[in-house]
Amino acid sequence: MFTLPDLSYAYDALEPYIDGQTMEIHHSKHHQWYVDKLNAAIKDTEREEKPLEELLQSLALLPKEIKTAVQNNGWWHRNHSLFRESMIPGGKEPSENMTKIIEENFWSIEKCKETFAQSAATNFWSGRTWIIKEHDELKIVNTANQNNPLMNHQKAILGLDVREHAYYLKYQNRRPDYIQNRRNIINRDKVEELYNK
Ligand code: MN3
Repeated sequence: MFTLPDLSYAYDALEPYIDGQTMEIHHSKHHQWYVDKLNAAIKDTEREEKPLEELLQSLALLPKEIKTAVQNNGWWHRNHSLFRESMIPGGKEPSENMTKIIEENFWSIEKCKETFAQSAATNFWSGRTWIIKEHDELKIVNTANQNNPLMNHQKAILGLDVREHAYYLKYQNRRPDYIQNRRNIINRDKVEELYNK
């Protein structure tokens, strides 16, 4: 059985960039829903005790009746956990080492931000925009719905939820403002940790 992970900060701790009500609904309703649906799908099966990573890597072996539910809700669960861990009140600057890596891949930090923002603003899916690592190279990609770059053997080091429930209460149609403001609360230690993992 899976449980909803606690937030390491208060719902309103990311204000004014992401409002407390959005964080609370996103975590306690949306994320909880994915966890509940995932648990319902694996209930009374031998998969109940498996770690999430293992479950997601063995989707092909799942019985047809539960495969779609496990795939969708499992990835949604994982992506939402990652999304929250990648943010921290007050934000964190990238280390010297990580700055160098970003500059090598995107020319400059500004260019990386610009490319990411443009990609996220034009992501027409209810999905995510990511910085991924593939063969030591960093790239920015968009995915749809519950998808995660790992499905294409790409490792996500930073993700942004661009589904409307992630920002609509505060930003409505102004998604570019949400994208820009989120920069102030990125936990760049987490990004580096994922890069090195
Ligand atoms: Mn979401």
